[in-house]
Amino acid sequence: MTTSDAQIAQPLQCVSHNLFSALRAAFPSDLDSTAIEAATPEGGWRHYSWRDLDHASARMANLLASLDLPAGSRIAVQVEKSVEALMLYLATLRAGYVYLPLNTAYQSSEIEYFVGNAEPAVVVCTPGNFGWVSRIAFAAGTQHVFTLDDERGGSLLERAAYFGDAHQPVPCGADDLAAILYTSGTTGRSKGAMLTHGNLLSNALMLKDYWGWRTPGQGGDVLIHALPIFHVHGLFVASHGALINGSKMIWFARFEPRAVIEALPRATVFMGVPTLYVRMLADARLTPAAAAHMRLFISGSAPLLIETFHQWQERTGHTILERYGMSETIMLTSNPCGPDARYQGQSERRGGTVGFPLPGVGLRVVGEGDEGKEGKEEGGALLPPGETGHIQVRGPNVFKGYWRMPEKTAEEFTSDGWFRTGDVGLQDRDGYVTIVGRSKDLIISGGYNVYPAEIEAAINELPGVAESAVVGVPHPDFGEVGVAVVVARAGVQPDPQAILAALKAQLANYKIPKHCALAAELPRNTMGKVQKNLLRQQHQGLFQD
Ligand code: MLC
Ligand code: AMP
Repeated sequence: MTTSDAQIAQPLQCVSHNLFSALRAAFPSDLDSTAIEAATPEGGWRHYSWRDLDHASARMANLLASLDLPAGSRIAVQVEKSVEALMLYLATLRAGYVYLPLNTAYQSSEIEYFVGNAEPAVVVCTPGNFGWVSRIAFAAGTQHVFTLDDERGGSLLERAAYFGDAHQPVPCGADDLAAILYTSGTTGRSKGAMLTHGNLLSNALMLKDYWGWRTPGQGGDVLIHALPIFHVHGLFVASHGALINGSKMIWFARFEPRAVIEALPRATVFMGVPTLYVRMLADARLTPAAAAHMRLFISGSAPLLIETFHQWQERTGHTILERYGMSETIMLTSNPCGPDARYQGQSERRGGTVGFPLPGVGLRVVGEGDEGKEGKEEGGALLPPGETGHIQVRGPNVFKGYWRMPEKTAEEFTSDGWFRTGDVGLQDRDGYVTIVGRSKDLIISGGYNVYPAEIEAAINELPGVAESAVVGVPHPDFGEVGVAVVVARAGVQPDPQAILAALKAQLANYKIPKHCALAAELPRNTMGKVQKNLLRQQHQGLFQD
């Protein structure tokens, strides 16, 4: 069940490394069979054939090609989830440009930063946002702004309809950029993680093998796709997983527990963040019979509570496979799907762990010296099995660097080429990796990353605020949520609800703390650093019931 480096590297030796070519080569020979069955808002299904995916992405690729964009142009996309949005991603790969997906929750100041930083040649937005998005885009020098809605409307498809449905994928090198994913930083603004065609293709091929995807000829896997397509999990792990295997997808624009449970008898693979599992467990329709047809449930993007892992086993008879990854690296570790010859043939999926380093991925755990706070000097010792330290990784999946931030990129790699994940964990004697915490100040809420520094900066700008600290506390639905602790200026008594409302006008909704408390001062250590652990302890019971 393991994949040797030679197997991973082999498809990269073809003339072009364009990821689209590899995905297209996996389409089944019957191009008229169903590739995607998409749930409609009216409760019906819209069927897309493999030929539809091929032709529509060719039309869009031809449209992009007709714009005469410079090589390496970024195509920034902030649209609702739809199959047409997936086709636009495929078209961007096909035409050799760089896809830049943006969360639909981002507000104008966030979009202004991303567009200003990435300088995309093309921006695609919803018709409803065209006014403000186009103003930002044109001010940043973008030449073309198209619209796309989730009901096949908008100028992108209108324009693409004039173009032919055949398109030869542009030849690419493995090192050419395929996508930029913005990921926030603990200090300063978001950084664009540059992923290459080689990063994405090597990871997709390796996961196809490691997770034992069954090709249509072998009974055929069917994936339930219910995640957003502007982050690694939904766009790469889920979509590539199905496409590179020629597998059908049952496609939901939004996650609804009932609809997903009703689709289980027609599917074999499901991928979700822990919140999706928690919400399905709360629905009485989740039974062993409902899940009987399924082969594999995969969880990632945030820690899966051991209670959820056990409850899922009891309710469905299935053991969730937990895996671990990042925007900068795509997938890094996974619990086994079948026996893993590299680890004494182990096939146990251990709750609370994220499994083994994936084939081709190097993972090491190092002591404090290597991750020293000031300048991150080298010298930390490699820790023995079972000891907790900083997780560092390398492999063909590790990104090329942060967009136009060479210093930041250099800081995040050790001198011997390992990427510092910012995650803290251990690898036990059997090879299983456990994430125990993070050295980066990060809250993961319902699978979305929230960086306290960004929220604190926004709060500190508000009238009447002297300073603030944002900490993550446990939450039964989202796993973890932010709580803001605010110190007022002398003589001022700000309204916590007004603070949250003001934040809502500036930031994506999932970033808004779920509670705001006023405090006379922030606890600090002798170095003057805010003791966030004390704030976390103080507020950790807020959502326990
Ligand atoms: C929504 N809300 C959240 C939230 N999602 N609050 C905190 N955290 C979240 N994740 C809030 C909204 O602000 C809103 O509040 C209210 O919930 C309803 O919004 P909604 O949009 O209707 O929510 P819902 O559809 O229920 O969305 C919940 C969710 C969604 C869990 C389905 O968050 C989701 O799809 N999460 C998956 C994220 C994901 O794909 N991550 C992968 C990252 S890749 P109000 O007050 O405004 O009403 C990665 C790498 C890897 O991490 O390893 O995979
Ligand atoms: P992102 O930057 O959105 O790609 O988020 C990546 C981060 O999510 C990682 O660095 C981890 O902190 C976290 N993460 C992903 N998968 C898991 C997991 N299975 N368990 C714990 N944390 C995870």
